[in-house]
This record gives sequence, C-alpha cells and structure tokens, in this order.
Amino acid sequence: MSSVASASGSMSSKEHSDSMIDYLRAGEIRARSMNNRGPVKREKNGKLHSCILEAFQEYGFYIFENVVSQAEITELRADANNMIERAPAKPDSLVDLKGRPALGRDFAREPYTFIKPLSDPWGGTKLLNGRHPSKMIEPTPDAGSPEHVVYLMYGMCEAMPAALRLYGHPDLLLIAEAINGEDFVPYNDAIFVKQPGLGGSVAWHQDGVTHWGSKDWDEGIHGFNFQVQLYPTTPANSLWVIPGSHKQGKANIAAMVKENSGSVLLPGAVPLICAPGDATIVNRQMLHCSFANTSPDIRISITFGFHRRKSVLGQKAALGMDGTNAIYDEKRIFERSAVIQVAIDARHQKYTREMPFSYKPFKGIEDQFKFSDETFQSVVRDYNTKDLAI
Ligand SMILES: O=C(O)CCC(=O)C(=O)O
Ligand SMILES: [Fe+2]
Repeated sequence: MSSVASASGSMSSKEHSDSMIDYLRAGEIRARSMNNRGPVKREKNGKLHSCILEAFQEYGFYIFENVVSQAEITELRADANNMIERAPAKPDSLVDLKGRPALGRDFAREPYTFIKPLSDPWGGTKLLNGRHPSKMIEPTPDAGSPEHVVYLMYGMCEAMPAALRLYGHPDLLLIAEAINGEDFVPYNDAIFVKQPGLGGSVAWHQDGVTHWGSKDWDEGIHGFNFQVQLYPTTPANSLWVIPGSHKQGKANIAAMVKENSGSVLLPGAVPLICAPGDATIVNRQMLHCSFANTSPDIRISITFGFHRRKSVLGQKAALGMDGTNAIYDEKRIFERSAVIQVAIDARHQKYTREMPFSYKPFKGIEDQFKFSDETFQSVVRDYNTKDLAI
C-alpha cells in the first residue's frame, strides 16, 4: 500500500502535505479549466441569469465571486473568531481558554463539535446516517498541538450578529429562490473551521439521505449548500467535489475507493478555489470531501443550505435531527423559515441603502418579523432545533 493510501495515522503532517502535491496540482488545473465561476449575474427582469443555472445544473456547483463585501467579511471574521475563542476550553468545560463562561452553555443545541487535530471523525463510522463510508488519512499532528480543536460551529444566526445579517443577503436569497422556487425553505447551517496544521478531514460523502429511493427523485431534490469564504481557499484546505456526480444517484463510495487502489484521492475531483467574500453553491447530491489541513492556511467556511419546500414537507427528521423523531410539518417549516425574514430585516437595519430581498412566504406579514429583542427571543433563540435536515 502506498503511503498516500494509508489511513493509519503514521504519516507526519509534512509527509502528508508533500504526498498531496501532485493530486492538488492536477485538481487545480481541472478546476481552472471549468466555466462555472463569476459574479452574480441577473436577467433584465432581475432574476438570476439562466447561464448560471445551466452551469450549476451541469456541474453541480458554482463559484460566485465577490458576493460579500470586504467590510462585511471583516465583521464575519471578527464574529467567527470570537465564537472560536469563546468555545469551551475542553469539550466539556463550562469556561473558555481565558476562563470566561463558554458560549452556548444555555443553547438547546451544543454549538461546538471538537475533534483531535487532523483527524476524520466521521469516515468509516455509522454517524450521520453512515453517509461517510471511507476513512480519510489522519496525519500525526506536530508536537505541541492542542488535544482538541473546534471542527464545526452551529447556531450562527444566534451566536454571530454578522452571520444573521448574512443569512438575509439579497443576492444569496435570490440564488436560493432561483434554484428552489419562491417558496424555498431553509435547511441548516454549520461553520467549518480548518486551522492550519490542525483542521480535520470531512470524508467523502453526499449530503442528502432522504430521497434516494423517492419516486420523485431528481438531481435537485436534496437542495444545495452555500459556503461563504472568510479567507482565501487553496487546493490544500478547500472543499473538493466530483463534477456531475449530483446527477448519478447514490454513489458507492467504498467501491470507488477500493477501485482507486484503496486511496481516498479519488480521480476527477476539483477543489473550490475562492477569494474571501466568494460564495459557492454545491448540490447536496454531489460527492464531496475535504482533506486534513496540513497547509499553512486557515479555512473558515460559513455553510448554510436551502431546499425546495416540497422536498421537506411531511418528511421525517434526519441527519443531526434524527434523534427527535420529528416530522417536518407546516408549523415547523414556517417557524424555521421565519429566521430568514428576521435576518432580512436585521440586514436592512444595518445596510439601509441596500434593497432588501422579498421572501414570498412572508409577503404581507413582514412587519410581524422585524428584527428586535422580541423576535430574537421568539424566532432566533434555539432556531436550529427546528432545522430541516433531509
Ligand atoms: O467544507 C467542508 O470541508 C465540508 C463541507 C460539507 O460537507 C458540506 O458543506 O456539506
Ligand atoms: Fe457535506
């Protein structure tokens, strides 16, 4: 077995990054030859340009350049870094590393997932509906690395004022509407934190778990995720996708890895190379992963998704919500969607000259969902207990 294919953890961080060089370079060349990136472009009627939708349908992903202003990125970075600093000092601590009360001890859902540096917490496990069958390479962290690092942060609309405003961004919501229809609904959010020399892998997977056998199955039925990038992303730290894989049904990832001589460096994949302020969309049926971050560069990706309403209505809770045995009924969809309307107003209160997005399910009742202390309590607090994961 080549050292690249080994998942044993016997590889140093440096050996890992050296072993990736050729794969990263080949993926970058493929990525740069693709025709699915550029600014948000609209038709004359203000809707998202059809050429973008066509490219998204063909490849399963698109990179929107320069969507979020640098001033807004600065605020998002400050809020994200504050959230990282306010994490429990250890996974079960009540205080952060500075001895202050850790953030989120009063949240209904724990906002932090920790991992051992450079590890892969999901690959080869039954977690999250077993959707990550193959273990990634887990290099040995350098001496002096912390025992645990933050891997994921949840609840951004509650914990980060700038992220609530981002959730109401008119260009992003225009894209969500163009893809999932005027009555589109939210899914969930998670911030992926990949610190240099510490950030873990996300093993190869497809996000959706509900509709693979559905009689209405099509390539868009499991929705899509945005990622807004707070720092430049590189082939070494970025998300990787296999273009076109969203059209092909449920993949047999374990067989793909086996056929690839046991290596998780799957052929044909491309990295999503972005600048700060770029926003990507990735179909949730795409095969995607990210590798242990043995590069010198941080990645923080603000990730949040949207669905077609009919994909979630009446469905059973899945993924992070499956322990609840909930069914996604009208009430739950309405209450979770209200976060979008409050976010639109939170944004409008700060960016008064920007044209707010008009979210059709709340047309005529916007005034009941203005951003205030009251709606923060009634709509935003613990909103992610109502996520619509499928
Ligand atoms: O950003 C990553 O590394 C993983 C993202 C992912 O799996 C997702 O957005 O569904
Ligand atoms: Fe994913």
